[in-house]
Amino acid sequence: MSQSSFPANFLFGSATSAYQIEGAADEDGRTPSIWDTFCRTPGKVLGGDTGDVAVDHYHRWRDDVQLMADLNLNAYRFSISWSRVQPTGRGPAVQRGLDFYRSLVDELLAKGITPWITLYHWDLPQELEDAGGWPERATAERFAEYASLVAGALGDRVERWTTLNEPWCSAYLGYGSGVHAPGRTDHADVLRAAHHLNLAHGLGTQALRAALPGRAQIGVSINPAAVRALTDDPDDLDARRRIDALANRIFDGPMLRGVYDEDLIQDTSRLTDWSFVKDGDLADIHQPLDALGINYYTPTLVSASADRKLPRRDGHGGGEQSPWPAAEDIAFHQTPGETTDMGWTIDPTGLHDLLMHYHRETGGIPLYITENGMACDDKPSPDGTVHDPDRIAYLHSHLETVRRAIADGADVRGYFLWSLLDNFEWAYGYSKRFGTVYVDFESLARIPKSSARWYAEVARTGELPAPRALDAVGDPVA
Ligand code: PNW
Repeated sequence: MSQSSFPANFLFGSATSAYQIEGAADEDGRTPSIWDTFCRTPGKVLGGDTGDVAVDHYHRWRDDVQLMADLNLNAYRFSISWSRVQPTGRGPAVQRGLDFYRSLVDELLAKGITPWITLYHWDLPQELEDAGGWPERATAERFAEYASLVAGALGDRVERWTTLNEPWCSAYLGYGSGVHAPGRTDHADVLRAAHHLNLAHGLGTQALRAALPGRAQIGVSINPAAVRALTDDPDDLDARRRIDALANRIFDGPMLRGVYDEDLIQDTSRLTDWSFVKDGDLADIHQPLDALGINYYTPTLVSASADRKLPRRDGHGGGEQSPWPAAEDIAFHQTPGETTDMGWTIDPTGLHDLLMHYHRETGGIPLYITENGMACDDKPSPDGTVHDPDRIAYLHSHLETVRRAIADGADVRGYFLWSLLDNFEWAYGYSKRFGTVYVDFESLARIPKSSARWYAEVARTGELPAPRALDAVGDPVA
């Protein structure tokens, strides 16, 4: 293996999520999720954008799979829309919803692309939110039933399963800062939601194990913070410890070690006594996993200080309530360096830190980067091509970091870039483009950007081209 190669069988994929790409919001029996409702609440999503049409993947899926095949991808991570397959979040399935995913999976398999299913990427059926949402324990129980239902329908052909995508975002942005659906802002609810998301992961994993053949591989995708202290001052180091507890250990503690760390309980004790954690919950959450998915975009820099502004990373603009419970005195800072169109600093060292950390922490569970990528202000040239050299540089530096983590001993088995297609970027609507394939949001035409061609070469060869070759490889082949 040459210095620039990835291991044989390494997965080179792309990722998407249901609400961000499917559209067809009220077709074939689908009912509203919390994101449909949130998008209709004035002022919540930039430009009043919605996922009603999104990039119409629900009708264009066959062409989109052909695109993936043309781009040499050997894996595709997508999510199931809960309210498309089980509209009320309870009871029987809608066959047409399941048929859509079955056709998609069959097409992927026919093209040699491994389907990688995420059961929950933030689009809770509205009826379950009306019954209390993630702060309620029953939501975790409903999730386990939904997991069984999907496993029963697709388990004969799908081996790779992820319970939740980024429970931090669901709990902290959905119930803390309120910048994501359902837009609630109560810091005690954040902690209740986090616990019930953990429980959903644990009960969901058990349901998948029961429903799936032995070859199924089950995991979860977290978005851990690569958190650093601004200085070595003990107060800043303590701020780092607290954010590590709130961002990371609140999820990986129960999932990987079967505990909520004592410092987390103490730090949040003025908000809750954690009595929502029932006997047996930690054992239910602490399930053996076959994969740990890590989503990474940018590091997090903190210090102790009461009088500094709200974080960039938590926020969509700032000025709103902090997502972080019991952390009003902690300041968040912009990490120095170039930023993306999201304002997120480009710094792959955080990814290396996280991969090495979770390699040790999990005792060797295979790791996957289930999201990594960058938003750019992409525009087609007059000749119709789309050049995104900044994205190529971002992907190159992060893939180089992954390769280095593997050389340093981390068992990393795959990489999914975010995202295949430009899509609905949550509170930012269609104003931010993460795709390696450009989408004209009027005509919905797809144009692979130069980064898609570049990544296709990486996927085909399993090698990272030398940086000087970036431009040449990235040139679109007409
Ligand atoms: C992730 N933050 O979202 C999601 O999994 C994707 O659906 C999304 O499109 C992508 O990253 C890009 O944003 C995040 O504020 C949203 O820390 C916000 C944060 C992190 C991840």
